[in-house]
Amino acid sequence: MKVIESEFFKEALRFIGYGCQMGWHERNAGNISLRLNKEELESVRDDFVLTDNWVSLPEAVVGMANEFVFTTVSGSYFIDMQYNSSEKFCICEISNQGSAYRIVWGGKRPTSELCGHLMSLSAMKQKNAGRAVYHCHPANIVALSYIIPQNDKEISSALWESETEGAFVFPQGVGVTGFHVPGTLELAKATAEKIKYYPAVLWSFHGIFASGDSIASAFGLAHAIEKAAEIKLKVLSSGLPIVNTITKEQQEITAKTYGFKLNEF
Ligand code: 2HA
Ligand code: ZN
Repeated sequence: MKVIESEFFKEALRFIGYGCQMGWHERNAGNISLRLNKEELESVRDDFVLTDNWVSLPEAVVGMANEFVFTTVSGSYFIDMQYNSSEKFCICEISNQGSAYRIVWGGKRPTSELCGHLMSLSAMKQKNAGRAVYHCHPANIVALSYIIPQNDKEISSALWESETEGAFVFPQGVGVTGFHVPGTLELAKATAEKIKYYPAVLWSFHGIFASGDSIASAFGLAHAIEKAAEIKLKVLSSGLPIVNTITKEQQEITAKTYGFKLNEF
């Protein structure tokens, strides 16, 4: 089958469209990745073109050796992904040492955040925690970077107390990287370190990096986080006294009701 006929391709295109409707993808903002499973890989292998154009990674990601990763192409405008789609996505094969990649299908150059995706997909694989990543630039969570101390506990608590969903959609909380220059190895490492403990990471002043079993679930997580952030920001910017909140006990009981335990940090 052709890659563009596959379910994973169609799902990526659909969810990128939803992200655009949310206003999360200005210019070339955002990137996604999916570590292909065996069935997906076998179903599209005939569409691959193999070359010897291996590109070295700045640092080997041994856990991703021999994997195939479907991702977005650097510089692609998400708002325009429907047009010439096969040049705006690509599939990277990772070498048997995890130190290089080659493109076996699609556009010329993977996302500028490739290292962050690969290192995170590796950490997720190790703990059996999904194989998809969705990165976007939603305004409300980014705005909170300025008014909530940038540590995992503070940001997680702020989101949990903002709406009832938080405590069972992301009971482990959300990790925070602090400021890093986009597309750097430093950001990649900081993210992969946090994704070991949290299903999603806030890139301070930048956006959300969410993981999941599928593009749909990673998107859903980003959506839930951003909605909680929007409520938090609305409450804070109302200027009105806060007379009620979702208490810690209520957050804990919500998580417990759904079989989870809130992270205690
Ligand atoms: O791909 O969003 O983080 C553009 C970005 C960089
Ligand atoms: Zn970004």
